[in-house]
Amino acid sequence: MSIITVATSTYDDQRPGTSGLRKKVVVFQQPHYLENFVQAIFNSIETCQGQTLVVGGDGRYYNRQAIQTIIRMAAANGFAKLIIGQGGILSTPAVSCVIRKYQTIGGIVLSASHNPGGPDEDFGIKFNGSNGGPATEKVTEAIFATTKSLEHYLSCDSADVDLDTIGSTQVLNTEISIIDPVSDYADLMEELFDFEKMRSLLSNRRFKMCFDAMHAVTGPYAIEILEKRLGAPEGTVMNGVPSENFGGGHPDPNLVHAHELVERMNGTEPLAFGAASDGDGDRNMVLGSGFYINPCDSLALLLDNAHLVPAYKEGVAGVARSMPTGRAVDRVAAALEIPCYETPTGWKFFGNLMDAGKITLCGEESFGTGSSHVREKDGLWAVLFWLNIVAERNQPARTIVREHWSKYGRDYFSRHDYENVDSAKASEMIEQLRTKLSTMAGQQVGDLTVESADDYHYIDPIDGSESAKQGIRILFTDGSRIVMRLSGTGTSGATLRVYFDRYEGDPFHVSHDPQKALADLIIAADQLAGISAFTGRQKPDVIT
Ligand code: VG1
Ligand code: CO
Repeated sequence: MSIITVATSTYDDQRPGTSGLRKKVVVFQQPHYLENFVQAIFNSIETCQGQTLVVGGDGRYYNRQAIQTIIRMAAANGFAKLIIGQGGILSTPAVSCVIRKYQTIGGIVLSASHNPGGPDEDFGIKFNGSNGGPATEKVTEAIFATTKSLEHYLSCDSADVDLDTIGSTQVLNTEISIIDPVSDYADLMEELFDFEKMRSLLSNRRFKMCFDAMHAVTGPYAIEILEKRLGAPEGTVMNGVPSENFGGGHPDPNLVHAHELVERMNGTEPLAFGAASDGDGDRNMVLGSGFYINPCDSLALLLDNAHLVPAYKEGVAGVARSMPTGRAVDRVAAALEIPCYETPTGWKFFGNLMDAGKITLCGEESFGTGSSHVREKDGLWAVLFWLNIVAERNQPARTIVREHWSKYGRDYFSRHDYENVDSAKASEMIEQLRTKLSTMAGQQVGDLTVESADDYHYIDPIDGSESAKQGIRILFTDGSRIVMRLSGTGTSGATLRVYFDRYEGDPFHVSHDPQKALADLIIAADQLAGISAFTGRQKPDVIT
């Protein structure tokens, strides 16, 4: 076995987006494409010599091949040890947990999250640092800069490693340790929540719940935790075996893609509680009987009930939400007199705040909720948090949400996605909207009056780093808001995201359909930005 220096030529499209580099599998299969990016990651680490790296993915097509490539390259680059999940499996929050537990230099996550998998679908790769969180923009920009000047990478001529057998082997001087992907994470969950209380809830045959793993990575985690450790009946976890193409579906936990679950939550004998997670296990959707819980409400509610959960009973230092996320959590933070931070979209912006001890809980409207127990959003953690609250309060999820609305009022929220739009047209639309922002204040749109408009510019309160152009915000005099931005995770064309939110304080008026409660804002967005004219679409592809 020897180290090989491979000459390579560069690609110009390797800038990581909101969450790592995501492309079609065929793009990753181009000669040296994956290798270049991996070498750029390794070059961003001060020294690979003697370090330990965690590697795992959501099990999608190309996961195993990519891991073999990474093993050869990591050995040639001098890592002392690789910790790899059995079968190449590690959920995104589990990678974060393992990095922190074994104090490694970082980890590589192979996932394109909720995007479909398969030979013609998506793949992705992301680097997380020693805090367990996604690399900051400074690091991802350095990685991108390296990909544009790379001349060679290091690899070796070793045979493939058996990824399915737990234990250790050696490649060059690197120890390859294959670990159980579930146990460290499950142990951490057991430390955070009241498993005894939850066990009596889940083993009560009158409480019927279902967790939809969507043929993705959370299957083994949910089976171990919900069925084995918490005593829920076998079959509580549906679609629990990870498959390379996620059973042919989108592993995206929303009302459209988790329709099988949604059907069980409605109908004549609806279940009491339902939940789903995405491809890599960091997102969550939570449902009560015939009742959808918006992720923005969910974050607010977790904060308001955090004292019921052992890990958070001493209090929460502060909270954060991404800018487009609805402002329900702000009201709870104000009531609790704790700080509430606003960050750009993407989990990498929460890391500094958590490391500095400023926040304990945080979340995004895109079905992402998490806490400082790891540095990623965490799907199953959110589901367990909910179950812990339901067990403590002994009330249905729907009642808990309704009581929350009567206490705080309701923040209506909705996101409209226009997918696979012509990229040039989408950019043109955003550009022309930008030119209008400085003169928009005072403008009337229907019955609404614009109070202010800007392009969100973030200054990190911990390290002072700046991130410009993070989303256009249009605020109205009645306090309601429209946000528009282009997605940074798609792999074909552009995806336009339009976010709407409005506060309704009167508890007697809080049971509308959000689409109705936000109808005038939805019309205003089109009038202000020309969405239908630029995109040629009359309605969004996905509404959440
Ligand atoms: C989307 C979401 C964002 C989330 C990101 C990664 O990004 O809007 O809130 O952090 O996905 O989540 P974008 O740029 O497409 O809007 V995941 O579960 O896809 O890693
Ligand atoms: Co995800």
